[in-house]
Amino acid sequence: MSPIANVSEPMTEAQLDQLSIDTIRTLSIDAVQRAKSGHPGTPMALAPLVYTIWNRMMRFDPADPIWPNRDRFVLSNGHASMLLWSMLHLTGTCAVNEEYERLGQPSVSLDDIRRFRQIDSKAPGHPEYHWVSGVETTTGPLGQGIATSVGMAIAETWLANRYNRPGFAIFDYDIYAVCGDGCLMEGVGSEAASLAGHLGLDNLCWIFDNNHITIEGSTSLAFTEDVATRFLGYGWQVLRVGDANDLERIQQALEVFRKTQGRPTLIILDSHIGYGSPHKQGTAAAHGEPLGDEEVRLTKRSYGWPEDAQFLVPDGVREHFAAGIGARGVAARTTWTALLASYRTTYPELATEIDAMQRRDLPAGWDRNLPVFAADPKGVAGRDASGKVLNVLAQNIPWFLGGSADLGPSNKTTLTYDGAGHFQAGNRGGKNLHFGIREHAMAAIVNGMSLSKLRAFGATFFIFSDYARPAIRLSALMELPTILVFTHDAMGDGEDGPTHQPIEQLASLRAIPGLITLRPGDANEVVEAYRYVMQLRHQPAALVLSRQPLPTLDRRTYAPASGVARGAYVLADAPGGTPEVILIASGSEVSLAVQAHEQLLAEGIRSRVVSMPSWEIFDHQTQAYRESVLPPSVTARVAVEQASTFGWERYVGSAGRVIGMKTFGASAPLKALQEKFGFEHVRVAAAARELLGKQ
Ligand SMILES: Cc1ncc(C[n+]2csc(CCOP(=O)(O)OP(=O)(O)O)c2C)c(N)n1
Ligand SMILES: [Mg+2]
Repeated sequence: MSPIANVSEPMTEAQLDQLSIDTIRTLSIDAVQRAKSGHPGTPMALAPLVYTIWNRMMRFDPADPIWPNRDRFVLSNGHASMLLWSMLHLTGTCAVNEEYERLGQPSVSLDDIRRFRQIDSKAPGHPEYHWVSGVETTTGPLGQGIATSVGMAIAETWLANRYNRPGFAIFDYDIYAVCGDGCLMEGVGSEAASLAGHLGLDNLCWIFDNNHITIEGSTSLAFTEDVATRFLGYGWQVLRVGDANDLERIQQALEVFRKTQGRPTLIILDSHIGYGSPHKQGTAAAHGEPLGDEEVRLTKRSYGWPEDAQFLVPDGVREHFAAGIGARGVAARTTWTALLASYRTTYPELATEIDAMQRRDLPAGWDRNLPVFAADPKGVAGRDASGKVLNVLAQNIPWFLGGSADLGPSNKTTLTYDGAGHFQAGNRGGKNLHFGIREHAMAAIVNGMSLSKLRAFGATFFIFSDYARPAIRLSALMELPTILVFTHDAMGDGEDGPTHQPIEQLASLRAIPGLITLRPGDANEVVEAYRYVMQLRHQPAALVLSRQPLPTLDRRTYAPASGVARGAYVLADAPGGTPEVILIASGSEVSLAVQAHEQLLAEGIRSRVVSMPSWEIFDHQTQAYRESVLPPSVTARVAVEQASTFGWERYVGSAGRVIGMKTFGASAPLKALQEKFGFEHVRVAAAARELLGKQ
């Protein structure tokens, strides 16, 4: 029972705890009711948990929500977003802008909460990084938050290993992630948990809201596994708290987590969804719809809350948070800031690295020694060129690291220089990550590392980008500069057949807003692609690289590969720069287009070759530049790409031709496939002639 009615005497600590918890609950109830949509039940149940984590445990300074050594809080069951909006509001968490400046104004105002789920409100339907300060990662697609939290935990151990020195614990933060049945049912959660157990990430605590309810009803319908045993099998510590309202037990479990070394912790918390609602508690009805006016009143009555008060924050609540997380957070941050200042005098280079990383700057000389590839008709595979570049970048940029989902030797992503090392429980400084065959978790973990300001990459075969796509989509939504290295970009692994031959993957990734896809045409374009990608601060990039050697073009004859930075460029032109036909290609088809072009020139046909490694980059160039590359007057255009033809109409227009894939591939040697599907320079030249009526 909330002590709100009894205002005559000073409240006890326990009463203030309860008052604060019921404030979180009622704000959540009221916001959902006013929005006529949302999820009240889980905030009602988990208010005591989240209250305990924030007000008693977390080292988080509401005045500076991007202080690097803060504890991280991830709400993986993102539908319970009102928990987060309530906490950010009640703790007075401040907003930060894109330039990382602290603005001093609230991150989430009471008015935002009144406008929950409405346009421009800082209290949207689900937690959105980049939109609301204090949100550590975007959640809503179940499982993503917990998987991302593993990347945050990996990052913390890596940072601690590199930067901490005796007497200087610059990085020693913890990661708390709250999740529900859905997160633990999703495969990505399992993949990530398995890796976290293997890596012994003892800075990571997941709290499982064991309420036995999902949307369709009881978990007895579809989720009856023994979660505790599963996590014990992963190598986690498993704790149980049998009552979600028992703050002391919750705190005890969190303290056990803090003391535990060598393994992550799962706290299984038994709760009742919709706690306090006389008719909806413990039912799926409390999950995803407003309680209804009458039930709201009854619920408030059960809390001892004024039945008709709305969006009420009683006196004493904000002060209680200020005395808890506020005071603890500012003290921790101030101590840390002083520690960093003295660290800076002893270890100036390391301190400079930490600063640069926070702003997503690159260190001076980050691109020195990048390879330059000499003209060579036999050429170099995209993946091999990439491997060379990665090894240079990783040596130039201390906090650049990554790995593959068990395809390092094929992706050529292994960092092989002396001292690169392999990230493991016993080697937190390793720069080669081994994600295992867990593409989805890999991409989520790369997000978590990027959220921790490391520059991280993940790699696999391009076809398996599908397995990682939900997390790649979130990289783009969060505006994170993650890097995905996808090799075996098309039919280059011929004999493996259609299961391994990407068709629609390029179109699918190109459709993700904000994601930069790059399919370089030769080794020097690979170098330039990385040069472009490394300078991105707020956009993820997917590099799509060939398995097989591609001729290294002679850049004395053809335009320099630096044109990659404009997305598409005129590689070879008609005499006088007045083409009658334009051949557009990416990746392995660039050399086909060049061959066709030479043939057409010999026949007196004025063709131009446009290398187009990236639609997205090209689309962001000025209209003048775009029209200089693709003059509107030249409507005879042939695009050639070993992938779905989907979308190429926009560049070839209604009068153009696309040589691409309309079916799946086949199992055969590459040459046979090229012949079968029309990827031959004679076919490209023939299409050009046909368009010009010159057969
Ligand atoms: C990947 C994904 N699939 C489906 C959904 C839709 N969805 C949102 S909440 C939910 C049920 C979640 O159950 P649980 O995690 O137990 O949450 P609780 O209702 O207990 O809060 C579902 C299916 C989603 N958000 N993400
Ligand atoms: Mg549930």
